[in-house]
Amino acid sequence: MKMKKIIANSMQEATIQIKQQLGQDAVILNSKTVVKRKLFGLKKQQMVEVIAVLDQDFEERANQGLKHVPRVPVLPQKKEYVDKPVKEQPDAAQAINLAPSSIKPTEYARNERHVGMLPDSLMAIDQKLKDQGLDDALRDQCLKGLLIKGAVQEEQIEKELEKLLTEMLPAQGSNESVIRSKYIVLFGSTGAGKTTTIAKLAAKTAIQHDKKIAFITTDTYRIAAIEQLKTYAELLKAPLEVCYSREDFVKAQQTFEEYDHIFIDTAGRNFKEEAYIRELTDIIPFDESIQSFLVMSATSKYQDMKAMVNRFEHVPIDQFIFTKVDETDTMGTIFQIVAESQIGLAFLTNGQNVPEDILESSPLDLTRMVLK
Ligand SMILES: Nc1nc2c(ncn2[C@@H]2O[C@H](COP(=O)(O)OP(=O)(O)OP(=O)(O)O)[C@@H](O)[C@H]2O)c(=O)[nH]1
Ligand SMILES: [Mg+2]
Repeated sequence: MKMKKIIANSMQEATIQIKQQLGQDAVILNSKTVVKRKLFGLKKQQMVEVIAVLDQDFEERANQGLKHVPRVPVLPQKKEYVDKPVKEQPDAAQAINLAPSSIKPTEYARNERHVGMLPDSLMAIDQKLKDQGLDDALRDQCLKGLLIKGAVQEEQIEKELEKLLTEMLPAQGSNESVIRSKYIVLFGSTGAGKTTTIAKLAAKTAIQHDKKIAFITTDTYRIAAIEQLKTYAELLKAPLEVCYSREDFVKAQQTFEEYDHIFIDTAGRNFKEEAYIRELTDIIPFDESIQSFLVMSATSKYQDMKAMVNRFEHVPIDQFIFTKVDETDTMGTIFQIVAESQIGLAFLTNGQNVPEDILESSPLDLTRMVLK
């Protein structure tokens, strides 16, 4: 994407300059009147400031045979048009609304992140999102969206940004309960909070939704791990089966046939090792009756989270659970992972108290946490 800011005496003059510098296919994203001082500041003059882009994304989409690539035409503008930002162009906005994965980071790196070309309000937003941990591609997607909507005032930005960010996240299903399958399995790295979260989920399901629940654990590496889950099971008056193998697991399934939901705890392992993933799939049959959650700590680094998700490419992950959000102020890393993987976020946990410290989290909730 090539971007230019042109300041000219009139919109006509600006249009000519845009055509000269960016060509016929340039797209005006924003225009406004600005006051410039001339003659050592003695004389004020009204001028037009126009931001225009030549977006290769448009070209690519056109070349890929995607039907109808709308553009905002560069036309001589009427006087009253100059004073207002470019009006909302739903078609053009749609054309620009590319999936994050289709944006090539290098394309944006060349722009030096549009320094000096964007209104201060947008530069401030860009910095805020950067501080939260959103990468160049996602932030550019936001800036493009805001410019196309002509959102440069604080209130407009807030409203539009909330919408833009939320649309980048995978849509959530209807309002049915998040816990819907018979078997619920949580896996993830050591100490992420799997056992504590399983206890929270099981307690809520049993108490609030009045369901008959049971537990299975495949974490047979530490006596303490079994004891930990046993304590929660006893408190909830729910049975627990320990499974060392697929045979044990099948037997436990028969034992718990009459139960509504069976919560399966797994061992926290270093999932960098392929063998541990195999261990998981050896014991648990990942079929349709199983709803699976990858549990990661919100305090983990982006690169580690990303590596973790990639590690599980052969294990179906239905949704994420991020724990320990009470221990961090930056939710952008979580946003980045969810937007990039297009795997939905089911729950956030925000403390050690069982069962209260857990929140169901919609895409809008996550957006608001990033923007707060
Ligand atoms: N601050 C905070 N601590 C949490 C949260 N969830 C879990 N913890 C704590 O994190 C520690 C590890 O929790 P566990 O539930 O044992 O973690 P795990 O993933 O089962 O650990 P392993 O089975 O050893 O892999 C405990 O001290 C929990 O109390 C949370 O949301 N916030
Ligand atoms: Mg555990």
